[in-house]
Amino acid sequence: MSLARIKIAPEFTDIMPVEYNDLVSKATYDKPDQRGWKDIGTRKAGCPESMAFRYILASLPNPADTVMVGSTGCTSLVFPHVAVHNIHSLFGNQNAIASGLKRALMVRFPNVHKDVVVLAGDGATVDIGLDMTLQAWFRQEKFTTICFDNELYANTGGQESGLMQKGFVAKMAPVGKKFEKVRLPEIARESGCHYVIQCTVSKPSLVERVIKNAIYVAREIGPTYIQLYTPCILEIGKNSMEGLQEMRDSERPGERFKMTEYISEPAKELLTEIKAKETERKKAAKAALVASTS
Ligand SMILES: Cc1ncc(C[n+]2csc(CCOP(=O)(O)OP(=O)(O)O)c2C)c(N)n1
Ligand code: SF4
Ligand SMILES: [Mg+2]
Repeated sequence: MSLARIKIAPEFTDIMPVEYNDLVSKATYDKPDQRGWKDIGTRKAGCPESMAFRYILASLPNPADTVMVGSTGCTSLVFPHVAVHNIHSLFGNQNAIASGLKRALMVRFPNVHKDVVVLAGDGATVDIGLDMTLQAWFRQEKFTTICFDNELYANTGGQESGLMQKGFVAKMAPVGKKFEKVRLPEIARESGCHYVIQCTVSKPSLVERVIKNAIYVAREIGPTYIQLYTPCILEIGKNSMEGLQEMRDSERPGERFKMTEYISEPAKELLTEIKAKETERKKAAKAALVASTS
């Protein structure tokens, strides 16, 4: 997808909503250096999955050269509304599809970074798709897996998932979860991921940083995994304004979504290099601005 696809024919410009014209003229779609969560304004009330989705889209370094692979679930409903390439895979197959896609893109476009990003719920990533998830990591496939962890199958009404917390009773799991939440971030590290983050989406700047890092590491080194707590407010009985507080409460020290981070040695070197280049770029841009105004 390129910016050209969303441009309006000049004859229709005056009848399109002002927001659409703004999108075309001001969007950072093809400006990797300027992309970030500030693009989309402040936080919104509602399902945290939708907040997370917006932050992720705003953080993709190069959306025109990105393909997102999804799976059935609340996450998948958004894709038809956004201008990013998307493959909707059979439930649980997302990491297998992404593996083939990434390999094909590397052969077809050897000189361009084509980023593949999987975005799926915890049911798709950990339960039904666990084999595909792990095998992609074992094979060191070069793409990022993002799991929207709402600790159950939300889209089908609230069944138990492996990432559900112990003791939780969901609408369609009345007995209560009998064992602890599966520690997928630890399994990801042990399965060969080079950058593994668990956090909530309460801080958009943090989400931006980890998404960008995960994509950069996946491009150059190998698989990366991000697990984001996106509580299903319907299931935990909160209203649309309470999702943010729920995430803040769950990320406190000792709580189950305290931020955790693992970065392999090669990934650390790469990220240090990227940070140094970014500092240089900002310094040069500032110097150019000063020169142009003096
Ligand atoms: C092969 C297959 N099995 C089962 C389903 C039914 N199904 C649709 S969504 C879903 C659960 C989604 O849960 P999760 O991945 O956690 O996403 P969420 O809706 O919670 O964001 C299931 C089991 C399906 N669509 N396809
Ligand atoms: S069911 Fe839950 S996770 Fe799905 S959109 Fe509604 S609040 Fe969000
Ligand atoms: Mg879920």
